[in-house]
Amino acid sequence: MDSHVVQAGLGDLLDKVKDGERLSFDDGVRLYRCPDLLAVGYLANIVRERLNGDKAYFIYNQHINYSNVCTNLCKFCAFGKDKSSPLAYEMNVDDVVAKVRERLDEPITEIHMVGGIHPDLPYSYYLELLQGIKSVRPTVHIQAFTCVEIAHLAEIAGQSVSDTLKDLQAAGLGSIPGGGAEVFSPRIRQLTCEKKLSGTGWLEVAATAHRFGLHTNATMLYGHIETVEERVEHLEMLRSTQDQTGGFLAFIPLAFHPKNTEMAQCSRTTGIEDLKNIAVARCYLDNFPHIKAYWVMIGPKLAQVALSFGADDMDGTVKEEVITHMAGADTDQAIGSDQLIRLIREAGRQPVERDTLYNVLQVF
Ligand code: V47
Repeated sequence: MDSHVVQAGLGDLLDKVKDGERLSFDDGVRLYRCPDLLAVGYLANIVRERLNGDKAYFIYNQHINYSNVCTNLCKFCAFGKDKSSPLAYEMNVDDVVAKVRERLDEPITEIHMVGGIHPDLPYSYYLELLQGIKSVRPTVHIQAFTCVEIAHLAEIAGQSVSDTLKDLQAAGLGSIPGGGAEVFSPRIRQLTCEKKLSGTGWLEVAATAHRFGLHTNATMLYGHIETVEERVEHLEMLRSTQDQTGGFLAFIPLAFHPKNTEMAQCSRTTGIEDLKNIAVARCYLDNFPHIKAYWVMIGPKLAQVALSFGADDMDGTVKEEVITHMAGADTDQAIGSDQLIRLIREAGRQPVERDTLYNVLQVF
């Protein structure tokens, strides 16, 4: 395979990857532009196995989207709705608690909870959501509120992001998911989500959380109007923030689903693009411990293949995914742990059930 990589014109990058040398911006662009997916995947697999061996992680989790009401109304999003829309909904604290109670008999260790930027839910609501979940499932880890939501909560509370994080943590917040990052480029934000927190604002909230001791994830929404350079710039900004704080756990490339969005003219991503994004991210983000292949967005079969192209995590059982399904995802809304274990085993990896912070719970 080494000679294959050399023939693909990536011999110098093979040396760099083997020596654990950091890739430059131009190297990242070259990887994206290289038409030889196997060569790029081979490099990513070297990094993947160096960091995570043969392990492939999954988690028992439950997704809850407390409300789709949103003032940002990003053009790529089919989930967020104006408050006046007949499709708008918001759950009260009891509704959310009931969702958690419904699944108390399942071995769920994480609740992943995000929503839109709601114009008038009070600050106390968000604290009560966390407290409510903890009251029925005290040991569950709540990974909730994107950096965009956290910035909004700080604003409505009229206080700093750190003071807000302190309140949220006291109410039960365990960590912060990676959503809302989109593509950091101001050009892309201007064209697709002009009302949203800026890329630098997103990174500042993440860095504040890290300094405060809270881990976060990071995402990139790819496959719409962004350029390859804008993708690498996004990865570069994440890598340099991680150099400073070390608080990111996982990076999750998110494949754009155009249906029911204002960007419905875009085509869905292809398998090659999906694997390429995972592989380049694995090579470039040398300081991120984990890369997730989110099966909801790329399908369980491709996520399985991604375990040999840089990914070491398949996310989890999920249950009731809404954001991608509103935008036309044709995957199931949940997957069984037995199915995840089978997919991982068949990929020649070792299935490991983890908790949110990647502590090993069970090895299969
Ligand atoms: O923030 C919105 C994206 C995100 C679309 O942290 C879309 O472990 C595709 O962040 N097509 C929410 N994507 C999902 C998310 C996530 C998922 C799984 C695990 C983790 C984690 C995070 O989905 C949003 C936005 O970036 N999104 N619309 C769309 N049409």
